Amino acid sequence: MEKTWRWFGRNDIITLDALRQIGVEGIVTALHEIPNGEVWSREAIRSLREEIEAHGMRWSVVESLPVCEEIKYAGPRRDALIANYRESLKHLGQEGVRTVCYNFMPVIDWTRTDFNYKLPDGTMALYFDYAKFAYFDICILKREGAEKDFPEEIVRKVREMDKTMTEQDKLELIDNIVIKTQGFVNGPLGEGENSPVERFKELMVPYKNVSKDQLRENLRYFLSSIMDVCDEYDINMCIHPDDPPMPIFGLPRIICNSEDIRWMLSCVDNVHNGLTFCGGSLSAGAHNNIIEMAREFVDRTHFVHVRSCDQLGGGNFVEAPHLGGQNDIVEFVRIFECCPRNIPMRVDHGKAMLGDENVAGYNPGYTFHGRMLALGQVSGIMAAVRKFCKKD
Ligand code: DNO
Repeated sequence: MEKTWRWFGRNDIITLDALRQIGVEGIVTALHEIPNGEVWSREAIRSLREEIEAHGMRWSVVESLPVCEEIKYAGPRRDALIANYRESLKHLGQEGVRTVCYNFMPVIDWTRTDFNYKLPDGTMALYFDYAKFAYFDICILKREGAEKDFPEEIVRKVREMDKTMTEQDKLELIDNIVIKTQGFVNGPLGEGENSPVERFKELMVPYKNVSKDQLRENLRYFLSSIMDVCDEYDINMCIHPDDPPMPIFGLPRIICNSEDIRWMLSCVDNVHNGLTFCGGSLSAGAHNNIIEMAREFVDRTHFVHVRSCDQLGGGNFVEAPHLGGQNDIVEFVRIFECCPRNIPMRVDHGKAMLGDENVAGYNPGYTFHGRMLALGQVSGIMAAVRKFCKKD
């Protein structure tokens, strides 16, 4: 696999020089400054690509070229927005950037409730507390019918929590779910929102009548509308799984398990329609065995995020350190490392350690020391497993 690193562009406080020094070969980034839905010009792509190349690396993956909400729910501007998307893909292809990660999660991208879950060694990891998440849905968002979506035991916990949650606790939960995890992914939510909860509610309205089947159909429509550009420029589209992989907030989610992925790959059966195999997201669902899934989907995987979670029971999970977690990460890495294609790989998030926790400029999970340690660990696994790849 190609060792890559998610870098947030020229405003990232981690420099390209530093990345080169720690063994990074390829950069994963996006034109974060361009508003969602607008065309990425060839000049802007070229300028960033040249900057990366001047530092001895290449622009390996776009994460993400965001898909607008109107494409996801099939709003009136869908075709115009797809036309822009096609144009951006063409420009990327012309500049030789040929792996494009995106997601099809309605309204909200990945979700965590806590960023500072202490591990026994004093480092910190990202965490999902199911009851806190339910608290946000039931008591803060006050979504109609939300209680029915949770087990009774969780609803009981929510009622208990309501007696002790301070205004400060609530603000922190809103900030974690709606702002900090969303601000840097170019989705519809994020920084600068005065009434994030109200905004969230508004964004959910167009999905009122969008069922799982309808969302699938909208994804199929999107993919079949861009495949000719992908064929022409040899662009690999790779969808990111839903994180956590389950429907949330009453919104449909369609990339949660093997059956979903099988459906997605077959709805447009073209090698350019592929997967970002995010071990971290998929293992956040207790129903997924990421080793079996990796074996099944390796041939259509164009980008890998390496990590496993630890399920803690009751729907809670923590992002495990990169050698740990509930899955055999060595076997996971072996499967992709033995694939004859040099698939780009980045470590999925990192712990906060050695002062990372005091740096204000990091997006949650995107620390320097934590990710550097993880990259070292994963590079070690890669070197070791290479011996076990069949040479045929
Ligand atoms: C979180 C990321 C996701 C991912 C997008 C891809 O850390 O893995 O936000 O970049 O879902 O579109």
